[in-house]
Amino acid sequence: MRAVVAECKLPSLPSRADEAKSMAENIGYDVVDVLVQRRKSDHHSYFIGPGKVEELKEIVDAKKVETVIFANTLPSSQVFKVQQRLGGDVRVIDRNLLILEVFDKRAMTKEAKLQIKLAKLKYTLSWGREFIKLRGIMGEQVGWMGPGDYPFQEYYRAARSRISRLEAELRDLNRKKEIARARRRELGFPMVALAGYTQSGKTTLFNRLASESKRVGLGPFTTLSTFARKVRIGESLSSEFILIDSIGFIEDMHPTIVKAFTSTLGEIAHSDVILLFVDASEETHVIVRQCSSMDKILREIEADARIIVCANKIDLVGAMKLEDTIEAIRERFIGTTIIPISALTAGNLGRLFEAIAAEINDTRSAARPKPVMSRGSFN
Ligand SMILES: Nc1nc2c(ncn2[C@@H]2O[C@H](COP(=O)(O)OP(=O)(O)OP(=O)(O)O)[C@@H](O)[C@H]2O)c(=O)[nH]1
Ligand SMILES: [Mg+2]
Repeated sequence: MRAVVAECKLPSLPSRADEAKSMAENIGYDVVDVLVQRRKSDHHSYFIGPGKVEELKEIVDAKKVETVIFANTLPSSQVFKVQQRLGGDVRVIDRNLLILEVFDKRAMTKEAKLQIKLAKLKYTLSWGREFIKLRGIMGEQVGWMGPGDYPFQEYYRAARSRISRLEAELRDLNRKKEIARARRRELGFPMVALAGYTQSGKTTLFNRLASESKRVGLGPFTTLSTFARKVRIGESLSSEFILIDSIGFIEDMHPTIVKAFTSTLGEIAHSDVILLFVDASEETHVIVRQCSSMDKILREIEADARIIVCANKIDLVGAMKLEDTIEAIRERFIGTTIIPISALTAGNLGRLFEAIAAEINDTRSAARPKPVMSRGSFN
């Protein structure tokens, strides 16, 4: 499917055009152009300026583009106006709907599929009346009679009842997971969860420790469902634990999407230890942003686990860059153990195992209650 990525680059936000392009290409879009406009604030009608919309229309017409992907989060009214301006059958989606399309492509389990449906419905519900006039954007009909000819209330009621049904189904699945989680706790195994930005190498470590062959490296959100395996990293009792792999983070994840994944993220929040992955080969200013974003998400899900930050992919970086990386992480995660590793080449895993065993011993020791995480300030 031919697509154009458009972005209104605002001074307060980093550009997301490259990220959107790579996500789109990853799920099969042929991105024929990228259009970025720098503005002090977004245009009230089209988000980008009217002149830029004309430019966009020319590209869309000339290159027979079917989908316009905004790298920003757009209010429904602006999506609607851009769509009207472009005319024809051109679909207009924003960054959050693109993320949900990626999720859709990757979802393997029933739970992930339900979570995505729920997120889509909730996100598009808030887009209101204009939004549902756009054809094909939801990927599925929600029970209204067709564009132009529906009572909005009817759509709204159908969508709300669908949301309630999905929530009930998810609660049911979550109860079953709770039972499994409680059983694992009864057996006395500590829980160690992998968390961190998408594509930072979590599943690569999971596969290595659990002798598994889960999918890695397919692009953003390769893993969407939670997997838990019992692993042993040494001889002592404290070297046995349940390792949990789960969904990765992305900057500025929309609250509705985070909320839909509450139960999946709960696996991270309720673990004893979190191995927080950072891709050490990313540019340092990106690492700074990612650390801030991960810190925010961990707070949102009220994670109270101990944290070990894994600066992964050290096989790709020199000593000086690694120092910069560690410094950037330390600024955000003050007082937290940071271990440089390579999940791919098994570099420095011995030190990581020691740190995990130490944290597990600590949490298990009745004499030393679990301290509150000591981290940098929240913004
Ligand atoms: N060079 C290098 N590449 C790595 C390392 N660890 C992981 N990778 C690569 O990074 C890519 C992403 O790895 P994944 O394990 O899928 O990352 P993830 O964090 O599970 O990603 P999501 O499931 O999207 O959250 C893959 O191509 C891996 O081969 C490492 O230590 N060094
Ligand atoms: Mg993964």
